[in-house]
Amino acid sequence: ASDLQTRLRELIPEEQARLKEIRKKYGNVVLGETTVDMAIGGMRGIKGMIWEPSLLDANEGIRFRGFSIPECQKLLPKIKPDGEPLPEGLLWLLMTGEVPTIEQALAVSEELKSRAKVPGHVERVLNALPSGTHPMTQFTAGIMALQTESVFAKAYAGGIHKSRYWEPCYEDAMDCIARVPALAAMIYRKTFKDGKVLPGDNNLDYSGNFAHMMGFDDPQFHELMRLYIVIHSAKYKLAPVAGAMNDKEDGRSYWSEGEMVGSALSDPYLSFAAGMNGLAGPLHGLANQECLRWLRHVVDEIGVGASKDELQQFVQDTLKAGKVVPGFGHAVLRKTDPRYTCQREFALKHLSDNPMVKLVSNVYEVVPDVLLKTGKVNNPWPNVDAHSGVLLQHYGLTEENFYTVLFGVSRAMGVLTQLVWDRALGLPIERPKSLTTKAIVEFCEKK
Ligand code: FAM
Repeated sequence: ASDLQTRLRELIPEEQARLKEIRKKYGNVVLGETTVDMAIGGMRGIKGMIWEPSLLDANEGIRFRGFSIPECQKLLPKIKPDGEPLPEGLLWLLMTGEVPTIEQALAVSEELKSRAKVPGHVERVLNALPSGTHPMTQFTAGIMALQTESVFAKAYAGGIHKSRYWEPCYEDAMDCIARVPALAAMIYRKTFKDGKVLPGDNNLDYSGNFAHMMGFDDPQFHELMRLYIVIHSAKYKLAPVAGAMNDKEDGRSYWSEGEMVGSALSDPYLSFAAGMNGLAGPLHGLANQECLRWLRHVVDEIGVGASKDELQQFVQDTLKAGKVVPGFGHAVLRKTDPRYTCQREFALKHLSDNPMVKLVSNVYEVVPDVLLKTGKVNNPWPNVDAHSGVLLQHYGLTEENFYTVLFGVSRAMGVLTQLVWDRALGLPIERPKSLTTKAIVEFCEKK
């Protein structure tokens, strides 16, 4: 067992006992109320699930196991003294809640290297897809192809006791985290380059090797990938599915049941692929692709040196055309996303004279006012996606259709960590209650 697995084995009984105690002591405490507005409005603000790796505060932004992004940048192990933190160290933090030593982070690095081999049939699955298939579709197809390797699925079929579910889940989570960079690099090379899959370099860390397999060997780009993976690693629960069941009793009452993919004991590959399909939506992860495209339109139509007045007009035209301004707004956050801020700092440190960086700054100065004037946007501030494309472009990763795959590779760490804990804590199948509009009206009228 690796150090990480050993540490988890020590922590799990403590956490199981803690959860039991929380339930015993506070089980009946009301966490909040659900209004009809919330049911119609995408369940925003309903407190209804456990998610340990990260917490999103509306004003402060994301914290990973209690640590803000600047704290992670300061405390997590690095391979360069003034460099960016290693995602391998973040993975240790997400899994255990503890800041690792450099030795522990490097042990995770080695563990991931030992698990990184992608079986040959995955490439054949990708080759079978028609050219022009979106990289995110290729990514989920590739993850599904990796599912043949699921240790959890085999252990379940073999009748494993439920108290041990977390062990094969850990195997799958680590295998999947280890393999997605090679899968993503394969997609990149096939879709945009010569199709030749570049072999990994075992002397590099997780992020450096990922960049290397895509064909990027600039050490500064490797730094960017470290930062990128860390800040994109969490959060969200595996995508909800409408695994709905409707039952009609004497023509009047209805009930339905939704479930979260992983909670149905679908193995980590199936669950992660489902989550990635959610990430592929333009209001979520695809926004980074959309964002760079939008900036390109600005450049094509006005020029990279667009004045603030011209930008203001461009933003207004975007809204008039019934489109969103990508890279701005957030369902939960109410301030500038710290993930935007740290990318901006990276840009100012390493590429301050890039004209696109200047354009992003000008857009930042113009968009919030225009959005605020609509009177309906709850958060006019930039999110993580407003900056990432310009950074990637600077280092030559110009194919914006691929950007969401980078996001997906990073998300494996957060999503799969929670899945291990879901199984370790014995959390049940998730079944938020849904209602028909008729049932809502009947309920309200009876009140
Ligand atoms: N441009 C134009 N209109 C916007 C807007 C934006 N950037 N952000 C919000 N609005 C509109 C929104 O469409 C809604 O309009 P309707 O009432 O006409 O439907 C209204 O303002 C109220 O929305 P909200 O409560 O402020 O935001 P939501 O919680 O509904 O949606 C986002 C949140 C992120 C989906 C939304 O802000 C958006 O579409 N932003 C642009 C796309 C984007 O950047 N997504 C990436 C988010 C990122 F953090 C991530 O998850 N990857």
